[in-house]
Amino acid sequence: MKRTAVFAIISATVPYVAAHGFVSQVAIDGKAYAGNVPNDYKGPSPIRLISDISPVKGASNPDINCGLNAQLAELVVPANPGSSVEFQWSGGAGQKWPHNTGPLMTYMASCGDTTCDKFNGSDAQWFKIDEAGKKSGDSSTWIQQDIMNGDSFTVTLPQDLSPGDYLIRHEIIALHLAVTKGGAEFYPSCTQVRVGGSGSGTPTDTVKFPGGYSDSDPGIFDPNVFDSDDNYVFPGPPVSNLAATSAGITPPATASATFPAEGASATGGSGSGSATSATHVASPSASAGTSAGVATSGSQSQCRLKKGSTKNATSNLSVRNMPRHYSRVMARIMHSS
Ligand SMILES: *[C@@H]1O[C@H](CO)[C@@H](O)[C@H](O)[C@H]1NC(C)=O
Ligand SMILES: *[C@@H]1O[C@H](CO)[C@@H](O)[C@H](O)[C@H]1NC(C)=O
Ligand SMILES: *[C@@H]1O[C@H](CO)[C@@H](O)[C@H](O)[C@H]1NC(C)=O
Ligand SMILES: [Cu+2]
Repeated sequence: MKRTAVFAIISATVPYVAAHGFVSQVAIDGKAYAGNVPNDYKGPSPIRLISDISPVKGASNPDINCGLNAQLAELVVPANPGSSVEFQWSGGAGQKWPHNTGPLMTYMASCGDTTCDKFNGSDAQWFKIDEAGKKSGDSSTWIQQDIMNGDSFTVTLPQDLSPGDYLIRHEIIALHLAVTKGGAEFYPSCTQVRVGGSGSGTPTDTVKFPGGYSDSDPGIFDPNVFDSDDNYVFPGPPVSNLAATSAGITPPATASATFPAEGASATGGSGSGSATSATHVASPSASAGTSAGVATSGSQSQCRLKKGSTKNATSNLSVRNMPRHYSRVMARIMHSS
C-alpha cells in the first residue's frame, strides 16, 4: 500500500469538511419532532429521510421534490390552521448550517385521498406559503444568515387551510455558486402533517416539483447575487392566496426531540383549529425580500467550511454523513488511525 500517496490526499483534504446540511427537527406549536440524520435511520419521524446532506443539483432533478432519495416517513403529526411550524437546520456532524446566501421558501401540498405516509410527492400540487429573502432594512444580509448562526425558522400555516393530510416542503436554496448556471444548491425537506380544524380554503398557484423551477430562473441562476443592487426575484409561483403572511426567525430551539418522537402517531391530529404561536416572533421582513442588496463572503465561494471553525467539527465525523466523494478517503483515515 502506498501510504505516502494516501497521506498526500489526506493532507489536502483534512483541513476542510464539506459544508451542506438538512432539517434536523420540526416543532409544531412547540411540540418537537426529531428528523433522522441522512442515511442514518434511528426511528419514526414525520420528516422524510434523505440519503445525504449534499444538495440537490438541477431544477429538473426528481429529487427536488423532497430531497435526495427521499423516503416515505412513518408519522403524520397533528397541526392546525394557524399553527406555527418551526424548522431547525443542521450542517451535519454537530455543525451549524453552513451557508448564508439565498432564500428560504415553504410550500404545502395535499396528500389527496391517501394518508401522507403513503403519498408520493411527485404527484403533489404544491402551493407556496412563505418566502424569505433578504432582511428588511439590511440589503446586504439574507435571512439565511440567521440559520447559519444557528437560529430556527418559523412559518405560520394558512388560517383557512382545509382539513386533511399535507406535506410541508421547506427549502433553502443556497446561491453562493449561483453565478454559474446549474450552481444553485437546493435543500428541500418534507414533513407529513394532518391538519384539523374546519377551514375551507382552496389554494391557487400550484406547481409540481420538478416543474416549479427552471435552471435559468433569475432567482436560481443569478450572476449578480453578490451585487449590492441585485433585486432578488424569488423562483416558483407567487405566495398562495391561502397563505398567512407572518414568518420569521426564532432563537435556537430549546425543545429537543428524541426517538421515538413522543406523542406522535400515524393517526393523530383531528384538532380544534386553535392557533398557538404566541411564543414565536413574527418578522415583518420575512415575506418581503424584494429590496436590493448584497451578500458577499469569500469564504462562501466554496461549499466547504474550514475545520476548526466549529468546536465539534471533528468530534463526530461519520463516513455516512460525509458526501460520497469524501467517503473513501475519510474511511481510510478512520481505518488507518
Ligand atoms: C415516487 O415515485 C417515483 C417514480 O416512480 C420514485 O422514483 C420515487 O422513489 C417515489 N418516491 C417515494 C417517496 O416513494
Ligand atoms: C454524534 O452522532 C450521534 C448519532 O448521530 C448524535 O446522537 C450525537 O449528538 C452526535 N454528537 C455530536 C457531538 O455531534
Ligand atoms: C461538543 O460536543 C459535546 C459532546 O456532545 C457537547 O457537550 C458540547 O457542548 C459540544 N460543543 C459545542 C461547541 O457544540
Ligand atoms: Cu453546502
